[in-house]
Amino acid sequence: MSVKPLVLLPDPVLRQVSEPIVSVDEAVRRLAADMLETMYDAPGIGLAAIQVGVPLRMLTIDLSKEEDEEKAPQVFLNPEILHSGDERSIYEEGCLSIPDYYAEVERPAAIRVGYIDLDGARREIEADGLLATCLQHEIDHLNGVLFIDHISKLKRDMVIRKFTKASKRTAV
Ligand code: K1U
Ligand code: ZN
Repeated sequence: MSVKPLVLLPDPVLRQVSEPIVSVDEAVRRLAADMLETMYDAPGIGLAAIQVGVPLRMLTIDLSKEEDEEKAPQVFLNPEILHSGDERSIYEEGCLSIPDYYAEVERPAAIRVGYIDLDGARREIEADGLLATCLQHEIDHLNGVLFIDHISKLKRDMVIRKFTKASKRTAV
């Protein structure tokens, strides 16, 4: 297991649409372990494979709160939103690929998600609260969508400009 470097805005890799996972093999299980380690190291509550540069439809989530609380890792392969409720909720989101920037995003408050687990079994879950927000944020990553795409163009352009300048400074 290893901590992988995170892909940061404005890297165009973040805009790629990730490919479905066709078989749950050792390489997929190794990637899941690396993603969990990277997510815990960051620290974050979620991570999509594309954020470590791998264009596969895999995401990890752990919403356990305290450091001393037992870890509750969840791995979702080929997740799909099967149903979104009508009620909406607003959450202040962050993104490990856009460090230290937070903004309120409105999304469906409750969703049903179908996915494959690490044993290759097809599963479905009903999610609300932070799990629903986090799943939607991560599934967006699999489609090349970032949470800043849900805010005003003015704010989005400002963030992109700031991170583009920072990337040019570190490239020298
Ligand atoms: O996908 C990502 O970039 C991870 C992101 C997930 C997320 C956060 C908030 C709303 C929706 C999705 C993060 O984990 S940002 C870091 C973060 O939220 C956090 C970090 C440490 C403790 C608690 C939260
Ligand atoms: Zn993110």
